[in-house]
Amino acid sequence: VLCFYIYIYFVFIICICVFLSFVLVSHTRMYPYGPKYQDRRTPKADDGASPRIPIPVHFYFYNKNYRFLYVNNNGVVSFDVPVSQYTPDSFPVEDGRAFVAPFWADVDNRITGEVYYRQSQDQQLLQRVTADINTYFPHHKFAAAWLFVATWDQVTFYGAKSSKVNTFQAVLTTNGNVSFVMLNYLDIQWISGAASGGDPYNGLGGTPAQAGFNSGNQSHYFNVPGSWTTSIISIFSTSNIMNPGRWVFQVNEFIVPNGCVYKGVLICHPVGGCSAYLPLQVQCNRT
Ligand SMILES: [Ca+2]
Repeated sequence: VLCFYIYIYFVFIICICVFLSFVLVSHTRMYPYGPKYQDRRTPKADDGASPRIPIPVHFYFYNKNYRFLYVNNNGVVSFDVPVSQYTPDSFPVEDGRAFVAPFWADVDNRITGEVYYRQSQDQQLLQRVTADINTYFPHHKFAAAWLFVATWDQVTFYGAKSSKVNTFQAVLTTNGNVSFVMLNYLDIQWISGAASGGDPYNGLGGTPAQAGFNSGNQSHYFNVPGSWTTSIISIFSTSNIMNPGRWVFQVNEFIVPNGCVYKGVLICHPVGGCSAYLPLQVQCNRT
């Protein structure tokens, strides 16, 4: 009997450690955000956006140079023009809009949640993003000169009659020539707003969220696997850089790491945690 209780005790301790390590890993996936970091907030408006944000560097996105950004409440960072559309399209979008969509869906920050953003040339942050990019793209010897962090913090959806919220982030960085976009997912609980056919009680169904990027032309775009399907609810467990919950792309021209896109599967054991990560190649859609 004593051995049984000792066994239960150790299993309990291991479970606690696994849980805490998950929480820690999930939170360190996100770049720092919020009022503590002097982030600005977008207005509380269903389909609203930040003011036009001038940036002090050249941000090349598919061979075009941009100097202005918008952070749009509905899960999009756009170039030159805001995006108020609340039901997402699958990429490519045909009207020439260029934008990055960490999670394009009908966010409603009037109900709950904040949309934060800031640009930074803080040395500590630049070192962090430089280290991350050089880990994923070692041949570049990249040195970040600027970064932009947009974070949707515990946002709910239009028409919500539930407490479901999503937290995700887009990080843009450049050295003025080569540019990258990193998408970080902390917690995804809903995928569609009520005006997009979603269920107001659970945020599921209807037209699900779209993730990826759209260059504004018909040949350069990327749909994160699962986009526009119910599978997008699991985006926090997929990756193209073997790091579940993070997707990273070089975007000054069309390049996807390793030439292909992977959907990741985290292998978890009842005791001992989630130690193995198995990449499954699902598509190679380079153009
Ligand atoms: Ca909205």
